[in-house]
Amino acid sequence: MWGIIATWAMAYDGVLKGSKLLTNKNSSVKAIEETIKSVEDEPSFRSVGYGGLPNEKGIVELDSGFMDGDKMSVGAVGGLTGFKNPISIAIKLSEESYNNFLVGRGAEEYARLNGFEEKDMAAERSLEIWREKKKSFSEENMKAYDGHDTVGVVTLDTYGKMCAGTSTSGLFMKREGRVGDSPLCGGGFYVDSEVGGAAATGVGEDIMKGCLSYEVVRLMKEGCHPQEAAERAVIELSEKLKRKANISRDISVVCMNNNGEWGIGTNIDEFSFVIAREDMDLVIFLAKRINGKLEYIKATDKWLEDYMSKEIK
Ligand code: SD4
Repeated sequence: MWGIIATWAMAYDGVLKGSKLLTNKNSSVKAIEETIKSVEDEPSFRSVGYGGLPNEKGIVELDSGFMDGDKMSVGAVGGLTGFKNPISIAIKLSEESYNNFLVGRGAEEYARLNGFEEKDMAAERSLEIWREKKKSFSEENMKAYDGHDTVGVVTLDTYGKMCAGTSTSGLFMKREGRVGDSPLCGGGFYVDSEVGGAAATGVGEDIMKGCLSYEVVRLMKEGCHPQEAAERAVIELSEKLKRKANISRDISVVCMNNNGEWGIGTNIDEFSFVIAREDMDLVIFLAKRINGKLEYIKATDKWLEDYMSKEIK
């Protein structure tokens, strides 16, 4: 059984590519890399890769993380500028014995030495949005900018190998050097092929407090169905933050176990995700809380059209 699950509808084309690779018995690593690269390369998505939204100084700083659930190897980059595909660099870093998580200049030097493609990742449209927002923005009202989302993916291949990965430009107007949960193993992503994997999106400052992706995998290991694991982990973290810090911001997570069973958790009104499995065609679902219960609704063409026009605007 192969399977793939990803955060946000923007991952649709990527998941399509990934699922074709998995159907053709390619590895989880290849599938996750191509899935995430596809989102990174698409300029209309303003929160990942090329065209990602800049930090407060107008620079696009990218974060990405990768984990191989067979080897328990991890690679990650933080605050990376000027390279086309952060996920490929994270995967390469996971093959090193030391220095698996590199940031800023060190990450860029590593990428250059290893021949990764360089590219100015700031698209004109994202700089325009940045200029508009800069005028009204102050730290007091800092919140995850609408539509600012991380691509987080979990893959299971026909050999039973699982991987998890993320890629993001992080929070819009973040401070220079700010790194969120996305490249943090255990926070933004985690996978163990003996159990399953998870990947998160939302406000990194909150997600990392709950080591959210690890917590989801831990609950699956204890026997929870992925849906219960994801929902419990998000709700418990969110409730705890409300109780102890008086505020809980956007948190969502997708997960899959090594049987291809999947689940999601979210504390926002509508969270979209993409799923494909050997026995199930690719679907974009919207998770909505209806009368306190999380329900999945298939995204309609009209919904998708609106979503895309919002992204491209
Ligand atoms: C971060 N988790 O840098 C990322 C941003 C994100 O939906 O996923 N936003 O905190």
